[in-house]
Amino acid sequence: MKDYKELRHDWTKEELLAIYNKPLLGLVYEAATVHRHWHNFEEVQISTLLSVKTGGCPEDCSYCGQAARYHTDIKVQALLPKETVLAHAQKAKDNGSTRFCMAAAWREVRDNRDFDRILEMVSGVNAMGLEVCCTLGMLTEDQAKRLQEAGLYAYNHNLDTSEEYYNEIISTRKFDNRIETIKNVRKVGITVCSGGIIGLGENVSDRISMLRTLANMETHPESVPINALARVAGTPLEDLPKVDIWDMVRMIATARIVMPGSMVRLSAGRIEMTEEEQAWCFMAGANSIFTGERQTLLVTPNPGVSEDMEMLKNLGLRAMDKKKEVNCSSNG
Ligand code: SAM
Ligand code: DTB
Ligand code: SF4
Repeated sequence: MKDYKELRHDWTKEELLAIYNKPLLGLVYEAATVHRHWHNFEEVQISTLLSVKTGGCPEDCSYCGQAARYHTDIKVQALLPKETVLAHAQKAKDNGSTRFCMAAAWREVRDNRDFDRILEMVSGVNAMGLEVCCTLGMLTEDQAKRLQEAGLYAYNHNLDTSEEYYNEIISTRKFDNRIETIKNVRKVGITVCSGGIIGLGENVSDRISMLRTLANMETHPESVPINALARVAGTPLEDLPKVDIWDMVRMIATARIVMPGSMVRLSAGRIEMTEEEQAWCFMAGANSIFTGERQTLLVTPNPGVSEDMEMLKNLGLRAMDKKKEVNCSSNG
């Protein structure tokens, strides 16, 4: 094992591939060692996700049930009123969440009244003492600045897949657009939450390439969500096979080893995992989940908060207090 006490930003594809392909138990042991050095391994960050604007999206992301062009069962919902969102945030806080993430099925933010309402939601949730996160599509630097001034703590903008495979999955924007938004978020001092999805038909080289882009950023994303494709009927990817648990474990372990200071979030896909399978993901270095009383992610099912608290108890884990993120730009 190379020195796992250092943050590196110069990973090669070969190095990443060698990590990803290690014999499984050795890989998990290594990732668990790194995890224990950088974090309190008994703590899991609980984030609550709320879809504040659902469906009707003009983009063609082939995994997504919210793209207007696919015939899915998802009901379009215009931007929720601020009061409704704040009531959800209060419940999330009461349930032990420390982070509240608001998601909108938008291609990009526009400077209009909806954005003004989002800004009000951000300051309202921030005033409750929760870490506020948003995922709203592409942002300009000016929009990022306005979000930061309203109290936004983190912005989620996933790479989704590798640069090489990107055009197979999405045609209405480019990989570089994603990078540009992430840079805008960084420039204004909002923390970055960026990861991707596995199970889109990509190969191992694509997974490695995506992780390499994240791990070689000047500052690692403070949060790295790893999603397994949630297969939504009516989308082009609905018939792809379920992601293998060991692929998920390898992905999480590799992310943990190469971005040791980051929170690695076990995101979509938990509904199809047993408690034992999720335990492997925590052992491999995952230390954050999405949960909530609504038992959904955005439009697909997710375990509920009481079920998750029971799982944490069974595994000897507990909900993390706020702001445990470590500095991802310098050596620890
Ligand atoms: N519309 C904005 C965007 O795409 O950036 C924000 C919301 S979007 C739903 C947030 C992220 O959720 C996507 O970037 C993607 O990585 C993930 N996601 C969406 N649909 C998914 C699915 N069916 N399975 C797994 N992850 C998914
Ligand atoms: C992320 O990486 N995963 C979350 C969040 N960021 C916004 C979304 C997952 C969506 C899963 C499918 C759905 O319910 O739409
Ligand atoms: Fe729209 Fe985001 Fe879904 Fe893509 S992932 S279709 S941008 S909501």
